[in-house]
Amino acid sequence: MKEADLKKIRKAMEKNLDPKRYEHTLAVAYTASSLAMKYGEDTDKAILAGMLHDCAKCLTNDKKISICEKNHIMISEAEMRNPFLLHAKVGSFLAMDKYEVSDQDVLNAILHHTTGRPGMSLLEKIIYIADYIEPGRKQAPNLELIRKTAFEDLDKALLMILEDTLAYLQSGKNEIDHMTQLTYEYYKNGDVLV
Ligand code: DGI
Ligand code: FE
Ligand code: FE
Repeated sequence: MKEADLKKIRKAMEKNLDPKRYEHTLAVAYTASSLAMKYGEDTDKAILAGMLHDCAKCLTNDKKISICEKNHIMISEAEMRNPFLLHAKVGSFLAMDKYEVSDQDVLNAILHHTTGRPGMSLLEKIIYIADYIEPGRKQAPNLELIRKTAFEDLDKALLMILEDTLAYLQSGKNEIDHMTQLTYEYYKNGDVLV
């Protein structure tokens, strides 16, 4: 990743995201980079994935759906009912198609950043966790403990986030995507079952 490319991507995010989302994006990129330093992941990849993870967040639902239809990207029934979930899939597609990212691990980190998935790579976990703990986040419960845990035991932090996310979704009568549930069960069982 050349520095000039990253700068171009940062400028594109500033232009395409609303100011709050842009600030969140920078915070995720640098939080991910800190976790990468701690766990021995490539910091450039962490920054790139963090910078692009919400690149489709500010598109309208119609736009996200039309990008999927045009590019033969499958939309699940849960995504049809909750189109905001599509920002991960569409974001990963745009990262490849528009921002010319070819690293599959970076594309996967963007693709799985909302629901997670069983058997996540180190980079995928880093982005998933950075998205939740970045310093601008204020709402979630246990944030202080999860932030500390993230720098001590990555898988433990991942499970804490999955647990709290499921509890939050259940309390608000939100539809739980199959993948969110599967990811929780996979990590609850200690990374042994698929
Ligand atoms: O895009 P961000 O807000 O930065 O973060 P994100 O992409 O992780 O999305 C967070 C939201 O997604 C959060 O409110 C929980 C929600 N979410 C995660 N898994 C599911 C879900 N929402 C529904 N309805 N179903 C899920 O399975
Ligand atoms: Fe997101
Ligand atoms: Fe995010």
